[in-house]
This record gives sequence, C-alpha cells and structure tokens, in this order.
Amino acid sequence: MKTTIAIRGMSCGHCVAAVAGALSGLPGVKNVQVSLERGEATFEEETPVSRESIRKAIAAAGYETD
Ligand SMILES: [Cu+2]
Repeated sequence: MKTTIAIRGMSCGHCVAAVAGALSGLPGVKNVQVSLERGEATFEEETPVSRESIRKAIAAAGYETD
C-alpha cells in the first residue's frame, strides 16, 4: 500500500535526505521517495505503520507533517 504525506519545512536536498532517512528508519516503511518541489513523502507500508510514529519521526528530524 502506497502512502503519501505532506512534509512542511524542507528547503534543500539535505532536508530531503533527512526526511527520507527518518522515514526509512521506521519498521515497515519501504521505498521512500521525498519530493522537495511538492513538499511530500511517498512510501510503501510493508506492515501497517501508525500515523503517530510517522509524525514523531518527522518531528525528530526537524520537520512537520499532518
Ligand atoms: Cu535543507
């Protein structure tokens, strides 16, 4: 299942890498793609991933999601 979430606060390639790394580190998250232009991250959930754990991982990296 593919999931797309909005990411706020990204301004450069470093931000993209930080968000991609934060999401990739979550159990069950695979094939993370982050778009700076769209302010979005898309990934597949191999197993269900809670919205709260996603939000926390993004926040820990210094960004925001809904
Ligand atoms: Cu940046």
